[in-house]
Amino acid sequence: ILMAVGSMRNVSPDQMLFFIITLFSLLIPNSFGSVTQQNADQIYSIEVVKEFSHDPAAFTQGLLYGGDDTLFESTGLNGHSSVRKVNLQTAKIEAEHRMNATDFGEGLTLLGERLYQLTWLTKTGYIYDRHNLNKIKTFSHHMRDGWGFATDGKVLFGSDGSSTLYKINPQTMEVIQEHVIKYKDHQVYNLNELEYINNEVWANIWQSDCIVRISPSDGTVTGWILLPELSKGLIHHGYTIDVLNGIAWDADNNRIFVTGKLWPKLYQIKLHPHK
Ligand code: DDQ
Ligand code: CA
Repeated sequence: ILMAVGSMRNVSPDQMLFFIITLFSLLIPNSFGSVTQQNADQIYSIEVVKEFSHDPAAFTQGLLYGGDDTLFESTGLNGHSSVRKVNLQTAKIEAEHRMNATDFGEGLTLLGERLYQLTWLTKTGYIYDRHNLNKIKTFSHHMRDGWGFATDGKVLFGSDGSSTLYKINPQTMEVIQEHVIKYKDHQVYNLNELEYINNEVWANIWQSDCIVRISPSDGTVTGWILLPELSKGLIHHGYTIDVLNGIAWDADNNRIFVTGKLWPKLYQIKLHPHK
């Protein structure tokens, strides 16, 4: 070290500072390591805790847990779009609102007693009474398209297939805040179905077997969840399926559920650090 310092006659103050900081971070790894550790994004694999049935005709575009072992689901495709209340244990549809053939159902979220649903390309969405799925009103929004929807109980979070995560006022549908989601300087495009889980927003990445975890306060990526085994397993068993899509969270029992478009199964999963 002394030899190194001795040979540093022509270094600038910045270089010297860099040298000293690097030296200290090597000598006292925890003093600097802990800072990067906290900010480090994590990669997770999953374990399937339990497997449930799922309507293989449901082109899942929105999914959420409504308490008492029920799920609310929004399905897409023109002529097949719906909002439905589904029994988690049996996959039985307990109530259903079938949409017009001109509608393509997308993201769905529950705020208070009301379900908020996006449609794909029309910049409109619908509000329903959660108890009978009656349509209460139609709203318009300011995102490019309607893809994913979620809520923290106060504001709505929306995605439109770009890399932008929107924070939306549920009363006016005005955009309160936007974050362009980036990972290591690359924009994360195709943000799709959303779920608000433990102060984070989780987003399916369309056409991938990945879920990205986002801090909604500043838009930073806090982690990635890799789930390639789910779609691979279904394809291996001969099912014709579309992409992974749909995350639901039972906050009271901390159960996380995922499924996909036209998937015959829905999975309760647990995360493990990826090895
Ligand atoms: N989105 O969920 C990614 C927002 C839309 C997916 C739509 C894929 C289905 C295409 C079928 C189009 C038939 C009009
Ligand atoms: Ca969801």
